[in-house]
Amino acid sequence: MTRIMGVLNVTPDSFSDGGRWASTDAAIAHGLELAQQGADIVDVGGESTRPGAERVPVPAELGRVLPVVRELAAAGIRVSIDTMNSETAAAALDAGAQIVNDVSGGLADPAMGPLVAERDVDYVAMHWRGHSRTMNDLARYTDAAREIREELFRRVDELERQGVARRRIIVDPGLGFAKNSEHNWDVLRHLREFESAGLPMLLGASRKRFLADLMWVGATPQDRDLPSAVIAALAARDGVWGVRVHDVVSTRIALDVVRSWSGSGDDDRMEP
Ligand code: PMM
Repeated sequence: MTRIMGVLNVTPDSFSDGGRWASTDAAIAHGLELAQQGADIVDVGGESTRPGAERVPVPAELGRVLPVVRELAAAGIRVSIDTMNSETAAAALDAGAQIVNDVSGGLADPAMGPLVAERDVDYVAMHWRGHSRTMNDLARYTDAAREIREELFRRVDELERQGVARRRIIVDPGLGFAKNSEHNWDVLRHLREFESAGLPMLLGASRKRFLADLMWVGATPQDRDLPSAVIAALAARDGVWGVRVHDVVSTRIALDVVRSWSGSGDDDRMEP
């Protein structure tokens, strides 16, 4: 069954929920709420990756995420740490995180691959071309889905060369990262091809900008939860391992519809 990864951005400036969970207490309370609503994983991040965002120094990132990771892990929640920094990943693993979610797929910090190899933990490798400040300029493709897939699987090969076990790698096409709306839709259209290598896949469409094109003028990021849930359902039918979402409630309902529709409860294509 497709897993739900609930987004917990402990940042003042995230793309769609910036500032809402910036205090430690509010973040912990929201993380517990996400789990209670049915998130299988809570993804804790302390650095915004919205287009144009500036980097956050590692000590500030650590200060934001560690108390939250520690508390949620102690409550028995499966926590992933959303970071490009190996130092933050290592500290979060020590604090009880079980998955490293790296939007740069190991490109931002050359020490990330070796760390994940040494700790032997699950690792989300996302397709990425460069930091947020410049990524919109890097959204140039002639055959988007194919090029993104090839670049992503070259990363997987490199990570394996660095000692990361293949069974630990979860791939993510990185919707919105160095991709415009048309590139995102092209990826979604070709989702199954990303799974042809047999690796589990995570998809993060939730509340992203490209969904605004489908909405009415003045719609808020929260209004994008409906198209986000529809995408989660379609992606589940396409066999994705997990979806990274802000609104767990609507996603849970969407995935329950898929499960009921498929009849058996579980569609075996959904298993990694
Ligand atoms: N998107 C964002 C942050 N982290 N991680 C993965 N694996 N995949 C994504 O698509 C992804 C991510 C940016 O979205 P947010 O600012 O709304 O959290």
